[in-house]
Amino acid sequence: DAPSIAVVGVTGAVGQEFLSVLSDRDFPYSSIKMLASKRSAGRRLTFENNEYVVEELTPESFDGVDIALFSAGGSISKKFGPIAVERGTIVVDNSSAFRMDEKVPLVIPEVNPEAMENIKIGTGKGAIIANPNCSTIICLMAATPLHKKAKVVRMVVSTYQAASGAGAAAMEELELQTREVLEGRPPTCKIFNQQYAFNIFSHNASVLPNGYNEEEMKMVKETRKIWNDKDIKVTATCIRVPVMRAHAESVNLQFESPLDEDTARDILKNAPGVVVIDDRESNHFPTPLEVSNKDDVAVGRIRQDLSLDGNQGLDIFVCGDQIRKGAALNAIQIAEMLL
Ligand code: 11C
Repeated sequence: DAPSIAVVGVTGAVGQEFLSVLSDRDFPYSSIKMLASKRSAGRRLTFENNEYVVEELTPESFDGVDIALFSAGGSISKKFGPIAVERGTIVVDNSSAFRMDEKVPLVIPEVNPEAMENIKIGTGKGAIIANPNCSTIICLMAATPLHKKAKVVRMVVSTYQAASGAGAAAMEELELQTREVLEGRPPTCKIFNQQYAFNIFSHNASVLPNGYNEEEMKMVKETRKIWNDKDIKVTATCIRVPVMRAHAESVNLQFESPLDEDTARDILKNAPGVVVIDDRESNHFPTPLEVSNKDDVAVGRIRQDLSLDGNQGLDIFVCGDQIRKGAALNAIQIAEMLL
């Protein structure tokens, strides 16, 4: 039988994308509940030609729900995730609340599907499966096929992250500020505490005592967990750029075994969910605009790292739609694996 599903945080940017991905992929369901905070309850929305009323999220919301897709922020996940599990629901959680919990699998379906093999639908037993951070997903979609071939020992990442990573309100702020600046008016800064349009700045996540921000530490810790390798050396610098909805990342990889760029390009061409855009002649490489609203992560600038001898390193440039593969699509692929 098709599962009953619930979307928690349905009015947000990722919540809305959950609906379009469910529809695009013909995800089977017997019923679907649209859940959000009290503020959004009562709103009407149309999905696959049916009209739904957004319901306020309560513990009872999960009665009879097989799969719940959560994207309503960490505190909602912390509060309602365990409640849903108690009621037998399998939660696919897009927040950071449970990612580093040892009992919770952290899954990119193309990378580590085995991590969730013990979780089964229809047993009446609830569970939480965590969706990694978008920057981690986009990076590992490209780095993992190369890691499987030559074993990455060190990875250095610099990100160029879009507005969507900070939610729908940040996307609106970017649009509004762009108009304001072009019209010579002072930019309205509500989501970010500094001008975003025509500017770049260090990621808005809190800066920790070690000087890294939380976004950077997510890349470090989540990579170790997903690759099941506590020794993998990862360092990251995460930056917000005035782009609407797709993240870009420069990734430097150092390998245990040599890997030449032609082999790497072939591996990436055959990797599921990855497309190679690597045209040196026309200087055409991945861009956030080209991957926006697309499922695949694009990789280009594939070249040998000149600073390392013996083909021991590669530089690549990766772009992926933050709301899609970075969030909603990955979560729904996880849900598909449960079916
Ligand atoms: C961004 N990655 O682009 C983010 C925010 O842990 O899911 C999402 C935070 C998370 O800003």
